[in-house]
Amino acid sequence: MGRTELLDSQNRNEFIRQVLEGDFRAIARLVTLVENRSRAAIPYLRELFPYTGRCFSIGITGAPGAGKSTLVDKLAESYRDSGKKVGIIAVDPTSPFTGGAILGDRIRMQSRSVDPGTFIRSMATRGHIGGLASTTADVVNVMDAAGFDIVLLETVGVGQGEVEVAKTAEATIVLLVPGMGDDIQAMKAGIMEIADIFVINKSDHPGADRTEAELRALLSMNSSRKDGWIPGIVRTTASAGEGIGECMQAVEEYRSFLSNSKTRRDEKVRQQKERLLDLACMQARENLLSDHSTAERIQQLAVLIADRKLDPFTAAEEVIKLRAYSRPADRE
Ligand SMILES: Nc1nc2c(ncn2[C@@H]2O[C@H](COP(=O)(O)OP(=O)(O)OP(=O)(O)O)[C@@H](O)[C@H]2O)c(=O)[nH]1
Ligand SMILES: [Mg+2]
Repeated sequence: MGRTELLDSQNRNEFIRQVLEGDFRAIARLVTLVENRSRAAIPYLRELFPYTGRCFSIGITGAPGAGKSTLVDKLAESYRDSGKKVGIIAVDPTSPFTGGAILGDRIRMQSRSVDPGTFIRSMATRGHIGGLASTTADVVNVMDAAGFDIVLLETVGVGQGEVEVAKTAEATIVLLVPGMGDDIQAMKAGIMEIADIFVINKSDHPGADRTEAELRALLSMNSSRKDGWIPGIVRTTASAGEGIGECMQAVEEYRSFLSNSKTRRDEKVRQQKERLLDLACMQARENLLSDHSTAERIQQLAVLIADRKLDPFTAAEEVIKLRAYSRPADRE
């Protein structure tokens, strides 16, 4: 991606224009920069930000093999049919590096019915999960600015990482399958809480009634959500394209609920505060390490601490007073 980093301002404007016009190649290049957490992405993200806030992102999560990709595929098709521009991002927080490629192949296979007008991208963990969540949010922003109406975000698995990533979407669908039985009870509380819509997929399998009854029982036992939303429950047979309309309807209902929710706004502000602090810490760290003499001083301090000649708290105080701490690195 060296070429993008070297763009002069005229070419930069041209590049921004291409992204805004929805040029797939330009989007893909920028997404790669974002994914690599390159500083070079920052000026672009900054310029694109005013064009964001229009698209609706939908996270789809659930156990491996539950049918997430199949559902995403069918939803994408239906949204396309209704004239929407759709992007798909598959995020795999469980497998670093190689996972992304495998996931990419899988989603491509699943998405054969999707027309070439749908932008598809897979991402894997690079570094810590928190980073992945904010990278995902940035990628959604790029697609938002590029004019996508709907971004479908598939996350693999049901761990904390998936919860963090799923939370970056406006609406979250949690996929269940019949016969999970005790699994529903044992399901991590986190995943239950983030579900705005439950989809019981593979409803062609026996036990869908029972799964739905168990889910309803569990939902009624748990105290209601802070925002007062009662998660919808939809049954689908994604492989046969059944229940897709109902699923979209449930998303639409939640979407109109969101537009009037004060709790939702508070949650967004809380989320942005976390991100802002993360971003500021990351920037400070980069500023420190990109300055040669500062980096050397930090190394010295680390040696002193290791040799127990200095306590880490005093050292940290010195570090945040270093000039490079708040000085932006020259390179972009
Ligand atoms: N019988 C039945 N099979 C389904 C249904 N939906 C998906 N499948 C099948 O289930 C298998 C897994 O589907 P995927 O869409 O790849 O599931 P996934 O949740 O994306 O899987 P991972 O990404 O590996 O976690 C595939 O063979 C699908 O064809 C359904 O409603 N009924
Ligand atoms: Mg999948």
